[in-house]
Amino acid sequence: MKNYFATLLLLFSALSCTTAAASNPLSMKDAWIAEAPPVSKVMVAYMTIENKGAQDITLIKAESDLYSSIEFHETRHEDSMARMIRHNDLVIPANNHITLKRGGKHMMLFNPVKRLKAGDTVTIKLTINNNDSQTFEVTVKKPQY
Ligand SMILES: [Cu+2]
Repeated sequence: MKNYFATLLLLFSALSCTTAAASNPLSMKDAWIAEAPPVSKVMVAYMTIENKGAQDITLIKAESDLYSSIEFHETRHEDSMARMIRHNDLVIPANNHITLKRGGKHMMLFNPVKRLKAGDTVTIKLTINNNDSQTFEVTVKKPQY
């Protein structure tokens, strides 16, 4: 009987773990990576990230097997000069979204491991402040300027 309860307890904790991992509060839409010239060591990703949860979520890390690193950036315009600043994290307010777009916040992807062309898919893993992570597929597209 004791073993039975132990098994049940184990099963229950395994189940609750699964439930926690399955609750994905973030969704991504209109996500794309701008195709860059072959020599380019950096690429840029744009997207809208939505937080359907009741609590603010902070993105603390973005990573992909296809890049050496990914940083959160923001383009700021000062005295008609555009410069990029780096953010350590990005907050997505509860029941709200943030839009990463040209001239504003974006993800900077460094050192692609191979030439990535329009139509290719990149898997980006986002880690949030409670160390949960979600992965998203982002398609490379030709930028329309
Ligand atoms: Cu940047």
